[in-house]
Amino acid sequence: MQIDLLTLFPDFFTTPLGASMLSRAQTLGAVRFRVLNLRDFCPDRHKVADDRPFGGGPGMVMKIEPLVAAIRAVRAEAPMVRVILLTPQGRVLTQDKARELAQQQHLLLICGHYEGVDERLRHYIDEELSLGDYVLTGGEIPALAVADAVTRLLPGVLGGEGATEEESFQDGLLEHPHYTRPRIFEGHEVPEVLLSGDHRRIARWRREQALLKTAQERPDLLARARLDPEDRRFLAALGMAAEE
Ligand code: 4G4
Repeated sequence: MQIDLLTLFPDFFTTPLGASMLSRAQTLGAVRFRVLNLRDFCPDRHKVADDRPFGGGPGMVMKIEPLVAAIRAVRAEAPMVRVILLTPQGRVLTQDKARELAQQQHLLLICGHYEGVDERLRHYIDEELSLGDYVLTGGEIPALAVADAVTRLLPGVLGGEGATEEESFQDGLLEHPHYTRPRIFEGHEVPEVLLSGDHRRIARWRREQALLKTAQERPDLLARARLDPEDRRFLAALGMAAEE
């Protein structure tokens, strides 16, 4: 997969893309990142990417011409590219969306700044995504979050598996708790079942912990989770029935 990031601040991505898993994914050939400087698509001598809003008001708006020139340049070389604007007005990124994007050949993630982008950009992109219901100074952090969430799902990236997603949001539940050595830390013990070697009991306990945690912390997720009859019995016994 190729992931292009279009930004006014290309340096922002140097360290994150050069570090840890994202760098490893590139070395493995699972993904290629390319940072595109929006200034390279500004036609005028002064490389102006923003302008004052029609109708007045404070702040500046990102001009449409450089953004569309950049999108056109990428679409010309890669007609299959999926063009995504990161904005608080988009649908909130979910694990399902990350899985869908991981099927794509090529993403172009557009990072906005100032008060936002000229509304007409909507005609030139495929979708808008948001990292969550809050405002940031730029789209770089959300773009990096999309790149990270997608990259770790690519075949070969997560320690070889990639496809088997044994982790948070398995079946739409929060993840079960994890423990490693020491067995006792400052009086806090590792649950006995995890030391038992009884793999069926361990699997059942982990499932129940995932159900319990989800019911307590994110009941909204439980309503949409994939639950089997045993899961439903467990929740019912706790007085935490999940809707059908
Ligand atoms: C596009 C439009 C994304 C980009 C407006 C971007 C939060 C998110 C931006 C803006 C962003 C998010 C300046 C509001 C840049 N903030 N939640 N800021 N704003 O994903």
